[in-house]
Amino acid sequence: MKYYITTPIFYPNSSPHIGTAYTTVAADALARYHRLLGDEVYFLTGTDENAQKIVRTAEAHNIDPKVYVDGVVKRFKELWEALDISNDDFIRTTEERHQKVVQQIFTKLYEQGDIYKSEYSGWYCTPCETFWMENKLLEGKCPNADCGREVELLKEESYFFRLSKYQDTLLKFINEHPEFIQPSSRRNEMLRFIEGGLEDLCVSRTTFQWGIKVPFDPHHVVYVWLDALINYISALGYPDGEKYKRYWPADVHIMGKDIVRFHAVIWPIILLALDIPLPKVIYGHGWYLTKEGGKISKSRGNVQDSFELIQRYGSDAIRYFLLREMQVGSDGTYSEDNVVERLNSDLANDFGNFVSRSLAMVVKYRGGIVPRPGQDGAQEQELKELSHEIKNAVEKSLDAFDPARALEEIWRFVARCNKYVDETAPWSLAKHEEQRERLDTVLYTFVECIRVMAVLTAPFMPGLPSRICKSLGVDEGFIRWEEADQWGILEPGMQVQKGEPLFPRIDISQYMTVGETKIVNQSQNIDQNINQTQAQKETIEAEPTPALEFEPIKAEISMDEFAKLDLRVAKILSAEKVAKTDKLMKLEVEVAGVVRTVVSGIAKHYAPEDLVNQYVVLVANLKPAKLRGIMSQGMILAASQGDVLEVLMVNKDLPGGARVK
Ligand code: ME8
Repeated sequence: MKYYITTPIFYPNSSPHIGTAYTTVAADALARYHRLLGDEVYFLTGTDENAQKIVRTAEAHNIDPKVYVDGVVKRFKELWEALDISNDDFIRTTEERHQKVVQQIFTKLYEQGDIYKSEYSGWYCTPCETFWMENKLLEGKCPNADCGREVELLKEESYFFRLSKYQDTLLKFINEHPEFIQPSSRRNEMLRFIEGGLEDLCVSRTTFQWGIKVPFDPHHVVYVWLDALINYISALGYPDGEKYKRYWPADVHIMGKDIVRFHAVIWPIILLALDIPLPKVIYGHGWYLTKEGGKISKSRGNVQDSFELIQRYGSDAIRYFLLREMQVGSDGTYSEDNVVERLNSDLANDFGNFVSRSLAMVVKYRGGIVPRPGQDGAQEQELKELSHEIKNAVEKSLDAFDPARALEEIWRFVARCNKYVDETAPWSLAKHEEQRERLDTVLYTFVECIRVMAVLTAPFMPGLPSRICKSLGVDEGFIRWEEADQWGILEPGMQVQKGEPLFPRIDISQYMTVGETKIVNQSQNIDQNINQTQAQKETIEAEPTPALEFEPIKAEISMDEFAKLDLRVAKILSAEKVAKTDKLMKLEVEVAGVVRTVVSGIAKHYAPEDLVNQYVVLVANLKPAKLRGIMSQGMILAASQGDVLEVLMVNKDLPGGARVK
């Protein structure tokens, strides 16, 4: 099966942002899913460069428009690469391959009488690149809900496209193909709009020269929307290209709700006039809004640098957040603290923690060798049935262009896997030799669960499978969609490693709140200026720092005395609260190749899952002491002041056992 999927081509009048990224990430997840199904996928994105607003922006920067867009397009390509976007092509409307198709189509429509010359007298909104008749304006401004900006009066000779001629054919098509415009709320909007009557569309401009010239009347440039929509076939080499023959019609054009009207009216009418098939689906998703409720957009100036976000949290986490938060038919809310919350709860706590806990147990109890399982019990049976149910639900959600729902389903499986660890309590099984076979079954099932999770999340977080496969010691060929609900795929005897934590937790206490904006504490060496206004900065500086009472500094010691301390990096393998205390945590740590038990008074400040796989500093030559009946072999270092306590962690790649001096 072939699968042709597109994003809109974005205006390169400024760098891409998180809203633009959403559309592209959603399209990418669908493209990756269809590749996993074995479909022959063609995934197209690109930039829409012949708009009047591009000329205006370039002029404002005093730069030639082409030089300007070349710079911004480079940013788009870099962002897509940083977000692991797997597009097969990137079309720019300033490319010759596109321009010649636009000219060919314009001429054909003119010759067959669908385009005619007249005069346009009306209004134009340059930010929206849209013509408006006087009676549609709202208080003399652009009536677009998202815009409301000044419009300009135009009176110029223009070519017109006979939209009105195709109105009934289009209505009939939409009525006969309920799947054509999705979700259905957008379809209803479009039906009402078309039933209101279509006016012929002005499709050329003469007051500026940036754009594609009308070949038989070069005084005119082609109206940017007619030009832009044609990218979906010019990129395939319309009319004779092999790709055009193979991939057209598109299986889905994905876009934001703001531009569904252009795709559901102008685009199908161009295709009807050319007598070529219409795309199968036009899907209009909602917008990402700020916490305060405004649309994230370049012109509102409320966008955050996407590159910084990716650098801070990683492409997989940003992709997960974007896909997870946008529910079908509604808008999503974006804020950086929501990203951190999702990362900590869904990715670090639920997903990452299951992977690290379960692999750590395979290493601890079976030296990293995946054991041969014994007889399945009811819990294993339930997991298998659940994987089947979830795989079907994910497929159904993705067929309905609903990645948020698909992820929700997958996390149902992740939650079940975590519950399975608690129910089976391998640490107790390990204490009884007669439970050896049961422990083997549980450990084997853990690794199978990790495999199932890696397959199911592969379309959404493409960086994950390779990291998981590395821990499992297999290559990525191992990720096979059809095996997401099959069990017994793993060969017992394979060697696994604990690996690095998949999603290290972000310490949210690093954030201090200023109004609605969270600012990262400077000491964390992360950009302090996220959305931080001058006024907010001043508020922080003006706040008096409360006086603190410090412990007095102790008497001097010599270097020799200090050298008696043997401080080592230690890796926490497992952590559990000591029963009947609220302060003590029992840790198993690995230091210089041996595993030690350490009891530490940090339980009020950390959950066990926050500690597993972290590297801490251990006083390794402290005399062992018994605490609550447990022999503690050393002490881990923590900084504290008042009620705040932070365990010292080592973030660089240093093994357990490295000296601290
Ligand atoms: O409209 N939330 O380009 P454009 C979600 N060139 N999606 C958002 C968003 C937000 N806050 N902001 C932007 C154009 N988008 C034309 C398209 S296609 C033939 C020509 C996404 O740069 C969303 O997909 O203004 C929206 O439709 C698109 O960017 C608009 O991009």
